[in-house]
Amino acid sequence: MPEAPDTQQQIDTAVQSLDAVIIGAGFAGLYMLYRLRGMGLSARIYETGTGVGGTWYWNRYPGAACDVESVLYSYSFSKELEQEWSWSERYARQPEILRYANHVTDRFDLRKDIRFKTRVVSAVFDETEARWLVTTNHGERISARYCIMATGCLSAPKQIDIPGLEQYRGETYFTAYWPHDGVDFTGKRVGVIGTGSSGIQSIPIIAEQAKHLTVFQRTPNYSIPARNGPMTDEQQNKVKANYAELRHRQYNDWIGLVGGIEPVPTKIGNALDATPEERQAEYEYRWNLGGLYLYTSYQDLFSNPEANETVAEFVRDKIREKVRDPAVAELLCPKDYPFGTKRLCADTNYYETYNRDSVTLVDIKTTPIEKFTTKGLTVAGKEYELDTIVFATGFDAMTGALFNIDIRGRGGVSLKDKWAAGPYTYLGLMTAGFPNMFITTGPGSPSVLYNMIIGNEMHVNWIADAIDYLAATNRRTIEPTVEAEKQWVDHVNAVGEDTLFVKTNSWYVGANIPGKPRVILPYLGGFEPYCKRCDEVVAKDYEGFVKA
Ligand code: N01
Repeated sequence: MPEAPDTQQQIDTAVQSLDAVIIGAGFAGLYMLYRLRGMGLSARIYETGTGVGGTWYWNRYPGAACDVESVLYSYSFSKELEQEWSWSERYARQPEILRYANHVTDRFDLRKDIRFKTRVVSAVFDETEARWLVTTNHGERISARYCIMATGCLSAPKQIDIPGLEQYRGETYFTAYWPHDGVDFTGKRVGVIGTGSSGIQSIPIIAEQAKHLTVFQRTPNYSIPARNGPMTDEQQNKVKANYAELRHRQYNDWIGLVGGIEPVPTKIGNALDATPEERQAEYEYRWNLGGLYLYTSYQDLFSNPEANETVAEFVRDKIREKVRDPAVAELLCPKDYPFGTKRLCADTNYYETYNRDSVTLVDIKTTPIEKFTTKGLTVAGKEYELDTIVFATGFDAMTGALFNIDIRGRGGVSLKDKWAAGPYTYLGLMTAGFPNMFITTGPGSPSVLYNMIIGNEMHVNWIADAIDYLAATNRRTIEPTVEAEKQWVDHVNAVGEDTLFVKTNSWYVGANIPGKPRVILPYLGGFEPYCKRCDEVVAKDYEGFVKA
């Protein structure tokens, strides 16, 4: 992970006082600043990067695009913004999403309250003053009543766990922090490690440029053609005329994938109640729609292995149709985990890329990469010489970015210690012993299993309302009770255990990071019931929270 660049800005080392510090200028942080400012509070965002956009600022790799339709993956808080902004494609690519983030920042005049090129290194709760002391890598110190961790779920890249990288003399790139000027692979022998969403999006484009591309695959993924394309004026107008209805459907769904331009039904019954012909027709319909809509068809796909196998085999057959070499096709077919229990991917020409003579797939499941050498890397005693290696190796999801900050609550207890056996939150929003510290889309909330922009909006609104409530009731702090937190964590785990997600080694359960406790990180109960629960808590005078 690159360090924050040196800053030329004048640093005030005296303690500054603010109502709120927000960490991170992604979509959560920007909206949080907007809300708090609207409430008349003094708030500032601290951001490591030189610009806004969070994940879309850092992940500039070739092919980076959102796999949720842009008309759904966009702010809903401003009806004017919805009408003013037009997406050029069904699935916006990273540059357009970054332009959108910048547009929002300027339109709502947020930039003046964002401190860029600044990493927050610690946040310590002062029990006497009931305030957070936040310290940056430049020595800035800020005392704030509220500390909002808008640090992102997939923002702390995984450290490389293969030996010898320091020996390698070629170029290395990480999809999670791609150079702003891009990378030219022309004439290069390139290796890509990792076949999750980032690898699957970047591999086809790297293959078009490289002299030779070698993909090192540990676990194949299920991927569906995105079928991206331009948004027509007619589609734009239709969406804009019906935005309120579209948002209504989106909020009232378990996962939020309700169709952007045309409604797409969700949870249409049980796969095992349908005939094989009906299932095939349903899967074909969703395959042809493109994107992630196979997720949302039958309601038993993630609870019943037999039901899941019907869609898993459907996708495998599609892979076999696309890839000419049967041995390569079989290697690309996921077989040892249920469909969708690792994040489903959406691609453009991913499987077709393996039909190129200039692309080689190397299975590193049975024989892992042994080490890097000066010229490349070795697998099963064979050296692969590479001019460039691209790491698409993922993230320390949902807790990594929080643990990169030394966060200490009551009694100096560190968050890392409190969460040593797995994250402990109430509603994924707060954790006991850390008063007035809020987490947006934190572990224990639907977060990564819902639309990140809308999920963040919902959390920001909840946090803003809680802050408002404290002011209105003349209180200084809010934090969960230990009992309420325990009950929520037990509920999150119980719901997770009823699904196939917990059976698969994925970042959803922390299995991608050596030594990370295996705990289901997102809440699998669905967005709509989750929102109802959050509303009930508020209606019952913030049930399960201590207010003081
Ligand atoms: O990361 P990943 P990602 N040796 O963790 C492999 C979101 N996202 O950046 O599966 C060899 O999915 C690892 O192998 P394995 C989305 O939520 C969204 O691609 O652990 N291989 C895996 O293949 C997504 O899920 C979008 O066996 C190693 C890969 O690296 C999340 O971000 C786009 C290895 C990591 O895949 C993360 O996606 C991009 C090792 N030592 C990302 N270590 C869109 O909206 C790791 N791997 C489209």
